Amino acid sequence: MDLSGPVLKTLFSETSHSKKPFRVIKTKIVKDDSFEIQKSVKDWCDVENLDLVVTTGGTGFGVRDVTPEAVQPLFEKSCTGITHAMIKASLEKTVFAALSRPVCGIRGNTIILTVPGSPKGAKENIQAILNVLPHAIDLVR
Ligand code: MTE
Ligand code: CU1
Repeated sequence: MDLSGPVLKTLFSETSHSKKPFRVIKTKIVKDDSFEIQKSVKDWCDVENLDLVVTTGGTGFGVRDVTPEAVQPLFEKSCTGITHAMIKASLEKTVFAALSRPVCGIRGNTIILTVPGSPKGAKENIQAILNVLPHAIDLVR
């Protein structure tokens, strides 16, 4: 069951940036399958043209954790600074953050973030970069 999705939805909904509030338009549960992950991310970037796509889970060391490997090839640009900020803030919370392998990038007009699957991990990673997201989204549009 997906617990982090609803947590992130609440986080985005409660974050009222003066000008533009976040709106969560789509949510979806996808199998730990590289092809399925790529299909969904490509659809939301190329067809739906969303500002932001966030995947939760599959960033760990487990055999089924394939999200970074599935998503990275879809990037036209890598957002290493965003990834770095998420990892830095996460490591300040727990050294276990070293066990997630997030990647962030840009495809078309869409920013793609991958965060850990636990509600705590997902929330801490997004919180780390929430303030820069509106400006980042403006730049990509
Ligand atoms: N990052 C933050 N900020 N907070 C956390 O509690 N948990 C870590 C890591 N990243 C954690 C975190 C742990 S214990 C693991 S095993 C991995 O995320 C799991 O990532 P996954 O759910 O994407 O496989
Ligand atoms: Cu863990």
